[in-house]
Amino acid sequence: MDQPDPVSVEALLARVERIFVKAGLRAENARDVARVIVAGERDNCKSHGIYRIEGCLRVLAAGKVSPDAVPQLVDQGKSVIEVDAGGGFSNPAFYAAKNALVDRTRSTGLAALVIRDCLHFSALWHDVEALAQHGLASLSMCPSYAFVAPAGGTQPLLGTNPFAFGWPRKGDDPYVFDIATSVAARGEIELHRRAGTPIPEGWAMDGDGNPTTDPEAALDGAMLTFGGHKGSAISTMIELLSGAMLGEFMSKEALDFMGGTDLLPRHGALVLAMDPQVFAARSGRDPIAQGEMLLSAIAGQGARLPSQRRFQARARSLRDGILLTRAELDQLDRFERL
Ligand code: NDP
Ligand code: PYC
Repeated sequence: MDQPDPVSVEALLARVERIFVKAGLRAENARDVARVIVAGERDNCKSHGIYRIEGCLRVLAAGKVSPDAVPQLVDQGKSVIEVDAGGGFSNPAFYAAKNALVDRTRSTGLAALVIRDCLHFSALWHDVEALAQHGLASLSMCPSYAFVAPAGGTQPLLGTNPFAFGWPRKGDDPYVFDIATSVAARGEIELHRRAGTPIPEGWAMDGDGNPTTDPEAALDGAMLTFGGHKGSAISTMIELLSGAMLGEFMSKEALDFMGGTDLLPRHGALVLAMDPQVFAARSGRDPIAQGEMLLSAIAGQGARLPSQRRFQARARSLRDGILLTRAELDQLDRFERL
C-alpha cells in the first residue's frame, strides 16, 4: 500500500483538537491536551503520541475525567504553589500554573508546583522543557498505576513512575531526560501487543513471576524496574514525594480507585523548579557555562545526549511533516466521525 503523505504539525494539531472538542472538552482543555499529544507524535515519542487519544476518549466516555474542569490555582505567596486540576487532565493544570511557578522560582531560587487530582497520560518532558525555556532547571514526577514489581518482589505495586529533568542551555535545546522508572513505559508494551511482536527480555514477568517476552502475559503480570534495586528505589521515592507527601494517590491506590487498567490513572504530580542563577550567585561562576563544559565533554566523546533523538525528530517533523500510517489516519477519521 502507498505511504500516505506527511501531515503538517499544525494540521494534525487542528484534527486532534477537533476530536477533543467534539468529545466534550472545554476549548482550552482540548487545546492543551491536543498540544502534548501532537508534540509526542512530532518528536517521535509514539508511546505518548496519537495512540493516547483512544485512552483519553475512553476515560471521557466512562465519565472518569472532568471535560470542563477549570484548573484552580492556589498561590499563597509561598514556595509551594498548588493547582487543583479538579479531576481534569493534568496538562491544562500545568499550563495554568506555569507562569506563577516561573515567577516564584525566579524570586526564591526554588519553588514547587503541586498538581492535585488530575488524569495523567502524558510524557513529562513537556513540563521541564517549558521551564528550561525560562532559564530554570526542574524535576517533574508522578505515580501511575501499580504495574511494576519492586526489585526482589513479584507482584505489581509501584507505578511506571516517570521522572524528568530539564537544564537550560544558551542557544541550544535544553538538556532533558525523561524516563519511566520501569524498564520501559507501559505504552511500549501495549504497542508491542498491538503489533504482535515480543517484548525484549528483561522487561517483565508473567502472573506467576516468571520472565516473559509475551506482551499479553507482561500486561497481566508485573513489569520490572530499570537498573534493578536502583530503579526500584527511585520509583519508591516518586511514590513517596508525589503521592504520600502530597496527600494524593500512590500507584496502588490510583489503580484501586479506577478499578482496572483500562482507564487512565488519576493522581497528583510534583514539579520542582530551581533557578541556577540564584543558586550560583555568590560563587561568581556562570552555572550555565559550567554545565555547558560537561555537556559538550559528553557529546565530545561521541555520546548522544538524552532528547537529542527527540529534538532531531522534531526538526524533521517541522520541516517535512509527520509520517502517519494509513491505519493511524483511518483511526483519526473514525475518531472525528464519533
Ligand atoms: P526511553 O527509555 O525511550 O528514553 C528515556 C530517556 O532516555 C529519553 O530522554 C531518551 O531521549 C533518553 N535516551 C534513550 N536512549 C538514549 C541513549 N542511547 N543515549 C542517551 N539518552 C538516551 O523512554 P521510557 O520508555 O523510559 O519513557 C518514555 C516516556 O513515557 C517518557 O516520556 C515518560 O514521561 C513517559 N511515561 C509517562 C508515564 C505517566 O504516568 N504519565 C508513565 C511512564 C512513562 P530520546 O527521547 O531523545 O530518545
Ligand atoms: O506508559 O507507563 C506508561 C504510562 C502510564 C500512564 C501514562 N503512561
